[in-house]
Amino acid sequence: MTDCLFCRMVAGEIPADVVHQTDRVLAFRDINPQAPTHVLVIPKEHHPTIGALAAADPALLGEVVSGAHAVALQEGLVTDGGAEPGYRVVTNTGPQAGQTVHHVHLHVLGGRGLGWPPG
Ligand code: DGP
Repeated sequence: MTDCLFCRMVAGEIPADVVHQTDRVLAFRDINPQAPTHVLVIPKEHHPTIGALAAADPALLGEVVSGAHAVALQEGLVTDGGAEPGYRVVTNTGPQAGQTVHHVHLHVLGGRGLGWPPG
């Protein structure tokens, strides 16, 4: 058994509020939402960081990004061919950025105005 939380969610050992998936990508609601829409999009295969995923399987990174956009469409954060009202994709890498789960994930945030610069 793996001790990776997100691998265990992929395996169905830990429940997830799944909003979108393909054969290689899973998207589920964050347990501690920071915006009205806060969804995590992950590759089902374990890769620790976005850089590691890009090096190992760039096509899969593209599928994860496409998954993030599919979630944004589904959640009404943008329309097909349009960019309004909008959404943000964030990936934290390493302790200074606040990465707490070491299975790469894109945060899809939207449903409110998002300040810049981020904290
Ligand atoms: P990060 O700090 O960037 O590594 O983001 C990890 C995110 O994972 C954080 O926003 C909270 C979320 N999270 C942690 N544990 C769980 C869980 O058991 N279920 C769900 N749905 N999300 C979780």
